[in-house]
Amino acid sequence: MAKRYYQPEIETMPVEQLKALQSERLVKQVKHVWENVPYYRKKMEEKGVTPDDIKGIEDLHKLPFLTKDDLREAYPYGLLAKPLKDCVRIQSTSGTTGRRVVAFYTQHDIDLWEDCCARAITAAGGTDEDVVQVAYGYGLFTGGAGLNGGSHKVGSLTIPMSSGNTERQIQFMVDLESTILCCTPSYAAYLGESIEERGVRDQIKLKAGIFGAEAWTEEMRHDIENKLGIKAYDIYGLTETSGPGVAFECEEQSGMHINEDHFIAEIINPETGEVLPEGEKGELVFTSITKEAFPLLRYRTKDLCILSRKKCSCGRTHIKMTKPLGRSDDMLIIRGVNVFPSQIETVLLNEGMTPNYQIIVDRVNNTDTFDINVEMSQEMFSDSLGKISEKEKQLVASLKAMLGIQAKVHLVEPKSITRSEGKAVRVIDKRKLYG
Ligand code: DLL
Repeated sequence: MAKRYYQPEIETMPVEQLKALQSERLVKQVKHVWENVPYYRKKMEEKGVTPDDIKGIEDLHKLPFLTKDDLREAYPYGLLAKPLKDCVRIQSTSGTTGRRVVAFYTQHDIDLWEDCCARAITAAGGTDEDVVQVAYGYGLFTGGAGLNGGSHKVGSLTIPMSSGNTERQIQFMVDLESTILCCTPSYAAYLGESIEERGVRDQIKLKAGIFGAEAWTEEMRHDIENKLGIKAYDIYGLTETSGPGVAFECEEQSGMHINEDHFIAEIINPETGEVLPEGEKGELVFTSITKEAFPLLRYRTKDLCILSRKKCSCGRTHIKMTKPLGRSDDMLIIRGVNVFPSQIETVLLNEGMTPNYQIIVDRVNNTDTFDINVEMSQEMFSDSLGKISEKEKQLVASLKAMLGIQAKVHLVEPKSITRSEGKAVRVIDKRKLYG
């Protein structure tokens, strides 16, 4: 009989009991942070809060928020709550200092993280009889490592493919009869198309996919499901909170259960910081109540969504979040990589370009396109064509070094980018991500 990694004692725990568990863990976690993270302790002191004020989840709102700016200020070790000798790994987002998030893990943190990912694989129907092809990037990105570890816990045969090399992905998928695919939804759609083109659809044994790390619509879900003949499940997470597995979809495929024994979720008004009631749209805030090395309290994700504790037919009692419905900052996710327009601006200015540029993102054949139009100065415009194309190449390389992905750079004539009277329109995102 196939073995499942289902943990009903936790995943279907009565809500009152779950809240009591959260309260107990929160109180302990606040003490841990207070004693070990001077940066956050100072923030608490500035707000006039001490650990004695936090008696349970009802007091959570008294704690100060943490933001990406705090991460930047405290980079790299300022939010670490364990001595380095107890930490065994980091994971990170792309980007250079300042925008890069570096998260730390003890072995215990990794165990719990993998546990969350194992729950996600199980909710998608995974057992020890499955062959799980992990096509998220490995290395610093959390996707590969998280799902890899989760798949081991489930006892599935794990194929650590990493992303890219489509030919080889399909070959392994056919030869090893992969049953579960884990990757970004755009890559899943691309794989679906490539499989169709090669006429090998009838040799594919996939039954499910676990897709996340970027926004995707219901239309995209149906497209992937049809192309690959699978059920496509959403998975959510961010580097700051370990990585994937903070929340995942069950067979109902309507919202993602948040692993509430590890994370307390709140929805706030992004303008005022006021906590909003369940059912209202706002910014998602997480408090990690079990992490040892990098325990962020009230971390503002900038993802906009809605929480709901409506009874789920799968029996899980953990609260559900909708797919992110947008962001409250200007971060773009292009081919799974987090990109801030300010990073692009920094590169352009460092390279002696004008600050007149426009970023154009689209999705063609389920792959993100990423173009940047940059105005030349009059002087550069008078240069030879050879020099201009040389400059374009140089910009592409510098941007790749900063962002980790390739953009197409087009040097355009002086004054050809429309000037705005208010805020400059830096980004034209033609993808319909949140529809
Ligand atoms: O993307 C972790 C992850 C890996 C999640 C694999 C799922 C699967 P970061 O690179 O730090 O971490 O990016 C985090 O990605 O704040 C969201 O804006 C976005 N995001 C993550 N999952 C989803 C999703 C990983 N399912 C940022 N739907 C988050 C929409 C998502 N957006």
